[in-house]
This record gives sequence, C-alpha cells and structure tokens, in this order.
Amino acid sequence: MKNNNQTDQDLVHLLADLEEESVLEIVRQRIQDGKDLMQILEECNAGMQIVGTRYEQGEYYIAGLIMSGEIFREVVEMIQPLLVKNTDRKSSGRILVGTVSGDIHDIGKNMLGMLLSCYGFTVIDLGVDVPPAEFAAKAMESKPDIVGLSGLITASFEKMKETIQILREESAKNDLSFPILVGGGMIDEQVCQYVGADYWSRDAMAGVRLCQALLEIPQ
Ligand code: B12
Repeated sequence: MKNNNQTDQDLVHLLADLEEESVLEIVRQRIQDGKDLMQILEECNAGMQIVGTRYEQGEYYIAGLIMSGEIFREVVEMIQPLLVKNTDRKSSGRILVGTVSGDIHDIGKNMLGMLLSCYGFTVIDLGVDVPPAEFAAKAMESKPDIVGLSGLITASFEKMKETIQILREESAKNDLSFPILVGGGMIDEQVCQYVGADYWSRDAMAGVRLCQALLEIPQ
C-alpha cells in the first residue's frame, strides 16, 4: 500500500511516462477518496511539462505529445462532472475564448472554459486555429464581457498580436469595450505587452479569479 505522497509523485511521473492505465487508476482512486480535484489537474499539468521537455530533448516524438494530450483529456472527462457539481454557479458574465490562428493546442483553453462554466460564466468557445478576423467578427456578434486568447507555441504570438489589434479596432468602431486576457504555457509579462493584451495568466484558475475580479463578482 502506497502512502499519499508517493501516490502524488506517481501521478506526475506516470503521466510523464505516458502510463495511461495507471494514471486513470490513480485518478479514479483519488476521486473515490474525495481528494482535491484541482490538485489532480495541477499534477497532470506538471506531468505534461515533463512530456514537453522530453519532446524538446528528442526523447519523445510527436506521438508522445498526442498520447499525453489523450490521457489529459480522459482525466478531465472524469473530473469535469464532479467539479461542476461541487462549485457554486452564482456568478455570471460572458467570456469569449479561443486558441489563436496557427495553434491547435486546446487542453489549457478547455480547462479554462470548464472552470469558468463551473463558476457560472457563460463560455463562448471558438475552438482552435481561429483566424484574427473571425475572432473579431464573433466578438462583435456575441458582445462578451471579457475575451480570452490561448496560445502555446511561440509562432502563435504574432497571430495573437494581430487578433488583438483587430479586436481593438472593431470594438472601437462598434462602441464595445472588453478586457483581453492571454494565456498559455509560454505567456509572460513581456509577451502580454508585445501582443497588446490587458492581462495574462499561465493558470486557468487564476484566470477565473481574474474574470471574477474584473466583473466585480464576489469570490
Ligand atoms: C499535448 C501537446 C501537444 C498536443 C496538443 C493536443 C491538444 N488537443 O491540445 C499536439 C500533439 C497536438 C501538439 C502539437 C504540437 N506541439 Co505541442 N505540446 C503539448 C504539450 C506536451 C502539453 C500542452 C498541454 O496541453 N499542457 C497542459 C495544459 C493544461 O497546459 P496549458 O495549455 O499551458 O494551459 C494552462 C495555462 O497555460 C492556462 N491557459 C491556457 N490557455 C489560457 C488562456 C487564458 C485566457 C488563460 C487565462 C489561461 C490559459 O490554463 C492551463 C491550466 O492552468 C506541450 C508541452 C508544454 N510544456 O506545454 C507541447 C508544446 C506546447 N508543443 C510544442 C510543439 C513544438 C508542437 C508542434 C509544433 C509539434 C510538431 N512538430 O508538429 C505541434 C504544433 C501544432 C500547432 N500548429 O499547434 C512545443 C512548443 C514550443 C514553442 N516554443 O513553440 C511544446 C512547449 C513542447 C516543447 N517543449 O517543445 N502538442
């Protein structure tokens, strides 16, 4: 029988080792034991970071990235209904989210969307690889309170900048105003300034808290 610390370590490394069955078994067990659901997601996230490093170092190929994405998706599928049940849904606000053009990573964006929904926000998700003009057109149509852009590859920053530029031009023409958030594993203050966003975060839950603060929703 393993103690809890060992199990916590295992989850990070089993995901990094792409041990699908063992990851799902530990998650199942921890859900059954009533353990913290956000902690499970954070550990899986840490495992994904290791996958990325192994890919960078040539230890994993693209199949490894795909497999890790698949395992993470299955974990989220197990956790999502429970998170929805456990969180209060009193707050409100409309958030438009999407992954910018040229980028197909959507796990982080989906996690943000799921958590926003859990906290009562209405989420309009444009999916991945969203062209700047389409992003802006949807924003004008849906008139969101906040717009969130996700991007994980450095090559997507240029498109992020372009998208934000069009969003600002179009919202000025249409007399709309909304803060723009950017997020993703490589985003920092420097990227935020470069792309012209208002706020940035590398943490989906911090993103939810930020949306609540911006819309003055009690936390
Ligand atoms: C899984 C994965 C994939 C999967 C994605 C599956 C999917 N459905 O998303 C697949 C196989 C498709 C893939 C493809 C590629 N990938 Co990839 N991938 C990864 C990996 C291992 C994990 C990403 C992930 O899902 N992490 C878990 C989630 C939860 O984290 P996250 O997305 O960062 O989100 C968190 C926060 O950032 C935040 N967040 C995210 N978005 C937003 C938005 C807002 C508004 C807010 C507030 C918060 C927020 O919330 C989340 C939780 O807190 C990363 C490694 C890494 N370190 O990130 C590489 C990585 C991102 N990929 C990389 C690369 C190079 C590629 C490819 C170019 C490979 C190739 N040669 O084809 C392609 C790109 C294709 C494209 N055009 O987009 C590089 C990027 C390097 C760079 N500097 O650009 C990384 C960093 C790997 C590496 N170290 O080299 N990849």
